[in-house]
Amino acid sequence: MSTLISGAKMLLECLAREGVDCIFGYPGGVTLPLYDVLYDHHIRHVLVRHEENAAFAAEGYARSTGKVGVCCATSGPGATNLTTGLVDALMDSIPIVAITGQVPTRLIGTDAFQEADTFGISRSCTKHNYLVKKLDDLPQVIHEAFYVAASGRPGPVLVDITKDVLQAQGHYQHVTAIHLPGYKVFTEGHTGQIRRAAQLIQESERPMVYAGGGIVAAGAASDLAEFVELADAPAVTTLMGLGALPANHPNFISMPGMHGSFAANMGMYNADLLIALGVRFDDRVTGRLAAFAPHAKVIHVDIDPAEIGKIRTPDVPIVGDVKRVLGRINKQMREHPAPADDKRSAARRAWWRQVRGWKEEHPLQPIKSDTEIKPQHLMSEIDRLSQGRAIVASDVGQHQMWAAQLIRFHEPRLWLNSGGLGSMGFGLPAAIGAQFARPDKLVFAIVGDGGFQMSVPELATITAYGLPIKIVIMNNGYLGMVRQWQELFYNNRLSAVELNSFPDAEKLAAAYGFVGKSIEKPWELAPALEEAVKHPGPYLLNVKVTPNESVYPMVPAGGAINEMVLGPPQPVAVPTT
Ligand SMILES: Cc1ncc(C[n+]2csc(CCOP(=O)(O)OP(=O)(O)O)c2C)c(N)n1
Repeated sequence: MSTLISGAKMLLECLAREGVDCIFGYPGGVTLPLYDVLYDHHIRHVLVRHEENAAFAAEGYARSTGKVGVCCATSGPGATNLTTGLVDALMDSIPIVAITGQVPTRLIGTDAFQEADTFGISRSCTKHNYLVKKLDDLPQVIHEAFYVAASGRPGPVLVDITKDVLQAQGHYQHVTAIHLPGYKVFTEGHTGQIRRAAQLIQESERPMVYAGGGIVAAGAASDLAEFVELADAPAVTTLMGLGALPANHPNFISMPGMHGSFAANMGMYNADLLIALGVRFDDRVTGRLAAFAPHAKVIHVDIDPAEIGKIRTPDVPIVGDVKRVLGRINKQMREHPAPADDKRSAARRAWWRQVRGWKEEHPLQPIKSDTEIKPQHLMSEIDRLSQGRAIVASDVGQHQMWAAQLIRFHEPRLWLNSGGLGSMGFGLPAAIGAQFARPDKLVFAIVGDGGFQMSVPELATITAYGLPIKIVIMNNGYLGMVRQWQELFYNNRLSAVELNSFPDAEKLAAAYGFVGKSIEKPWELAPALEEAVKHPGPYLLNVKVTPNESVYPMVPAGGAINEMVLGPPQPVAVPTT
């Protein structure tokens, strides 16, 4: 017979068996029993400075490794503070398990101190959620939570545990099997559809691969590389899929969508076959749906049946794990190569010429100036230092788009950003989670001066744990992305977007016990970034960039993807009379 242990200890036993080595959290009244056990437990608890950042850090851990990230908060305000991170993880299909404390079972429903209906609140923020009111249920629930978070389409799972369960004594019963009758994961894909897909790909004259975060989630990067080579097709990867195909792969075009490249969008628009792999036809990619890839047949592979046909009805729907399905399509194409067809081969060559031509015509430009630091210059310098291998956690705004355009990633799980929710305040805590998960890696947190100010308290976490994160603030003095929209679509009536009174970065960093520096001249940029990277500890680099720069190309909201605005409006020449 196993020894009697508390619910709190049992919880940690379950987490340890799930391979958890690190929990990002913040304590409180009802989680005291858990924190008492954590006091001398081998699982590391990382004390963040706000629960929202516990969820973002757990995401950073999960996004950079593929393992389930874990965060923890107390009842009431602790739990409600987690919600943005939960929705963020849900939108981007990131596996995290959130543990929250709940008031004692006998007090539920009495408006007890720090009582909130965490189960109800988190229902729409999670892939699945639980309220545990009996100790006997705890091991089963925790192991299920990890299974649900990581399997199929990954996502956040919340487990709310009452204080009496954490305090109760019981025996750990090993969970040997997970039975979830209503939860089915289809992995293999339909054999007939896979054959049809391979055939369509071989017959296509203008194929375009549209690959997304699903490739990263499935660990299918090498299968994707093999696929694009066998299919001889150009490929775009979405904001969530950057790194799924190495940026230096000859078939890689770039990112499509609202701030995607000319070649990526023109390629999508003109394709006769779109091979959509682990993507969800996000509106930021498709633009005006009626004009999205109007000439293309569509093959759509996704593990989540709800995604198939949600936005665009595919000609070949395949529900399955994109790694397994690509493996099978690749096998099919290897074993049954396309019969020689001169007309099709000539059309393919012409298509490649066209796509490469678009790329050369309108490349994504690392624009530079002699007098100011251009945001694009900043990103190209980070790209130079990263060599496609550093982890880059980005916040949300213009800097995120320039980073996505200009920093190249040669592997998946290096580019961490809040894609679906677009949540400011994500970048710095995500970098913290990633640095814990991958201590060997160079980690940049690229943030705007707006989003940075949402995360300042986490500088204390960075100091406390000596994390050598390189925080790069792209400081344009504005909520830049909102300013851009006001400039372009609201007659330049700049309303509530100016960020004056930014703190002295050097003093701010010093106040938290590390090195900081501000720069504003283009010739200071490369040496300052090099110094930051060489420095063994954390570094805060405040880079003052051109204030009024806008991100291009841009597909205006509601526009078709082939109707990109490629640059700032040119001044109209006034005719002389
Ligand atoms: C939590 C949250 N609030 C508001 C927004 C809306 N929003 C999107 S981008 C942006 C501006 C971001 O400014 P900054 O962090 O300075 O970055 P920049 O755009 O200048 O690079 C805002 C306010 C958001 N995405 N998230």
